[in-house]
Amino acid sequence: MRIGISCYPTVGGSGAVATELGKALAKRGHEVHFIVTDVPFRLGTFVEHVYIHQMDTVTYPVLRTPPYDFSLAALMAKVIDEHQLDVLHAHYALPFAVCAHLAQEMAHHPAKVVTTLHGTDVTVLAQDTSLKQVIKLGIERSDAVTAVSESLIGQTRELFETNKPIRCVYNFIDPDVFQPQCGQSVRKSLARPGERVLLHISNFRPVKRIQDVIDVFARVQTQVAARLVMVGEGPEYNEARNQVERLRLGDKVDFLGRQDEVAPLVAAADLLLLPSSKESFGLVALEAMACQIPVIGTFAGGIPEVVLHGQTGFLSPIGDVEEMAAHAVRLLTDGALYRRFAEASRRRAVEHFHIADKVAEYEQLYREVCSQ
Ligand code: GMT
Repeated sequence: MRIGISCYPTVGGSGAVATELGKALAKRGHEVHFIVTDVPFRLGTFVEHVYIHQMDTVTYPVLRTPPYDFSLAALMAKVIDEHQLDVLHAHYALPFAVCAHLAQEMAHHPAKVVTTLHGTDVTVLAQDTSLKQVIKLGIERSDAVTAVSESLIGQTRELFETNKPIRCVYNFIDPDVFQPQCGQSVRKSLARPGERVLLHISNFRPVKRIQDVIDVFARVQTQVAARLVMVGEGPEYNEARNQVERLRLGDKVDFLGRQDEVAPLVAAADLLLLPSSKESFGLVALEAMACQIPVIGTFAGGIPEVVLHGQTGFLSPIGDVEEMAAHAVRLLTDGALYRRFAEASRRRAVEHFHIADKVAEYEQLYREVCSQ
């Protein structure tokens, strides 16, 4: 098949999933066209059958803001026609599904639009009533819609009052990339012997509750020799650094900033902290589980569909830092429990979220929409 993919190219789960999906489809012989503002961060080196179409933004003194979305829609239409795309896969309703719909109207060749909802469009942007109608249009005009968790499907139905069929296709990992051994060399530079490593990776948005990450760690380190490794950057970054200073934890917390290749860091940790207030899936939790790293998180959104409470991690109500810290200490001080959780984590990741299975699910969906 000839498949177009549009996604946010920057660091983030949706970009990672879209890019890994595209690479995997190309390896299975499909022709994959990324239609993007920048080269996706996970693309890496040359992959046969993958083509990049990068958008030029029009700027002109009369235009106070560049007409980004129209340029993207025009590029999508051009690629649909020039490469006779069968499917255009939009990762996020806003702006990609809406642009794809415009592109369908402009193009001569009849490509189908598949939209994957990743969360922020539904759980955050749709709270703005002016955007809500646009997002709803993007969803309802798609030829097929998927969401990354059952929880997100439920929220979408409720919020948009739509009966549009939405299929759950969970996010996935490549278990050969996210595997326990890949962190061995990094571990030495993260912690001294005898110290345990707690890890947080995110874009430091308010929904990630960075303050809770640090509050949990502050409690854990009073009972277990431990370090906190913070990966990523975003709006809460400076406040996080201030909080660490205020709590006098500067010598136990490392801020590594943005990192594009996270597998070795994840595998080098002992626990992943994900205390989010909103999380449609929590890709980083799955990546940790694949590396045999249990997760301390919340019951928010789709997290319980990924992390099995009491088997591959412990989940708590949002904001309950006392309970999260107690769970972390319990796992770090009970070797047999930790090993059981670590093994169950890897098993669950490989059995339920294997890249090969999810790519096959998307392929099947593409075939279905093309035969409609
Ligand atoms: O978590 C973020 O803020 C980034 C965002 C993204 O665009 O990558 O993540 C969303 O999509 C990921 C991939 O499907 C999910 O794993 C994240 O849970 C989801 N984030 C939220 O729902 C807040």
